Amino acid sequence: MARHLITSALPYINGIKHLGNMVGSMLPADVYSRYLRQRGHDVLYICATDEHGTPAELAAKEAGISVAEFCAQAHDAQKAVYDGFELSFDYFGRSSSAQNREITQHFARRLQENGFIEERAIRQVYSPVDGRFLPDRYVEGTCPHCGYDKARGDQCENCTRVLDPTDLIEPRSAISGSTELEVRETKHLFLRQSALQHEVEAWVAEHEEEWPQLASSIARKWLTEGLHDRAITRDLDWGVPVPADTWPELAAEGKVFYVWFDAPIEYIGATKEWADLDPANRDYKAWWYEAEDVRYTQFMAKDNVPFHTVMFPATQLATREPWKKVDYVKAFNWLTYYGGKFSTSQKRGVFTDQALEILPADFWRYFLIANAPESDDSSFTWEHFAATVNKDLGGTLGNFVNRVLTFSRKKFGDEVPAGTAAGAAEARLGEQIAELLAEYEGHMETLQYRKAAAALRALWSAGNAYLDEKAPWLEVKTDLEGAALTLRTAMNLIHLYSVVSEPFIPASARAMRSAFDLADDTAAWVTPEQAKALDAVPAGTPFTVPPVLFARVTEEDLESYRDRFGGSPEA
Ligand code: B3M
Ligand code: ZN
Repeated sequence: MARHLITSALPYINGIKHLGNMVGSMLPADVYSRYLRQRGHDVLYICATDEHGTPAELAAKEAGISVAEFCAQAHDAQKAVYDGFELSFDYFGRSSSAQNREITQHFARRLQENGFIEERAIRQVYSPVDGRFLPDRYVEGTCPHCGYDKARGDQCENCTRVLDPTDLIEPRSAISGSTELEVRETKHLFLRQSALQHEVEAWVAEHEEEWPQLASSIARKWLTEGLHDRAITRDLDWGVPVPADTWPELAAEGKVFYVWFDAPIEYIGATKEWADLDPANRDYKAWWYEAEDVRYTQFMAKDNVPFHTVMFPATQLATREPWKKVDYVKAFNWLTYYGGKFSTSQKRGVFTDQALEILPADFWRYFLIANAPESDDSSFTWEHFAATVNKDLGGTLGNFVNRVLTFSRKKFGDEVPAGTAAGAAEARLGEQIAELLAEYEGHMETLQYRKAAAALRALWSAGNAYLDEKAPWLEVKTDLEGAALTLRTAMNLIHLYSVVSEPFIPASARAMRSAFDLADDTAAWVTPEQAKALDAVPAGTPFTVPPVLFARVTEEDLESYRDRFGGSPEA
């Protein structure tokens, strides 16, 4: 048993996330957390809303409420959707918490003491019409790298390059649209990342071979381009204030830390929020400080990789304190909508709340993980979605469960029938199941989601192949005891599926498992060796037939989804 700390990139507070956000961070983290818990590990899965920064301020302004109120509502709305997806966070916090403020300020003081912070006067975009400085997304304009004309002052959504508002061509205020912008001088704190280049390089070198290529290549690219000193404060009302004990002048001017400075610290902050809730929860430091026995895995989409592999580790190193750093970075490419961008701002694609209105979470969980954009971008289309869930969930798994239980009840009543002792076909099946299960475990351990899904699907298919081979609907006519054996074996497969499918489809797994009225059904996992015997559900066990597990997505359904969401990005 090991201790596993797991975090998924913090969903930004403004707006319900789309399916692409879900598959690129929280869902795979949840599947992994569930799997590790089932294997008996001590798991802490932490996430939170990322609440500071200009987008929150802009969204609150648009909604006509205070930022604090906006964030509180938006946090609850996101949390409700994640509950609907059955994301099994140990805690889902808020980066605007008192705990995060405290730890963020502590980090900043340590960086100052260690000489990694410098106060610099910089030239910043100022809008006389708005009467304020315009940091980050308060400025929009044309990206100097790719020419995208809706680039924001902090990052270009199109080419993902990190920008400074003064880089933009033809800049305009995101508040008033004013183009009469000036550049004025103001003081900010800079993190001397350039002084940390070699340390970060050495740290990345220790890990990059183990990381997936997507994560290590992005980290490498950033290190090759060289770490630049970065402003870590902003002129905003909403954020972690610069501590007055250390920087009285900047604090008096109302400067706050930049959102990307306090957001990763919220992984620690949220752990403290969790620990503070209940004295039974261990001290947050047990997971984060001198916690060398903890294995820390992070989940994120590729645009977040530089912040997690280079910038946050640089900050952690610069504290000169033994904060737990990431061991494994699982990064994802994009999920596209018919080959185009899912876009929160342009409301294109399927949002997570809408997804749950249409179909139960398990449909989405399975489809998304089975098609996770691991080695490349992957495209969501309604046609592919319907074909996949109809075939794998409805056809392969759901149909098997329903056929076996319905038929057995009809021929043998409400208890698992005994039949003859297992024969050659069952021995072969046991071997095959054990092999596939070992494969599945291997892929889960190494976080290869598509391959894990394929192995799980193969386990489900093995049941159908066995059923076709034995054909109990014919057996009953000539060999009643043989048919009973077949059905008892198939029911044992259903129970096995309920255990091993849980990380992917928790609700359906519960429905399958509770079909059997087993006295002591507490096993969290089944090892390949145990699975081989296919005898966890003995003859005589009462069972019920659960309602259809996966309703078919029909042509009419498809038609209505395409109508509602558009069949292509152009539509
Ligand atoms: N909130 C993701 C984003 O909005 C960002 C992740 C923070 S993780 C510390 O792109
Ligand atoms: Zn660009």
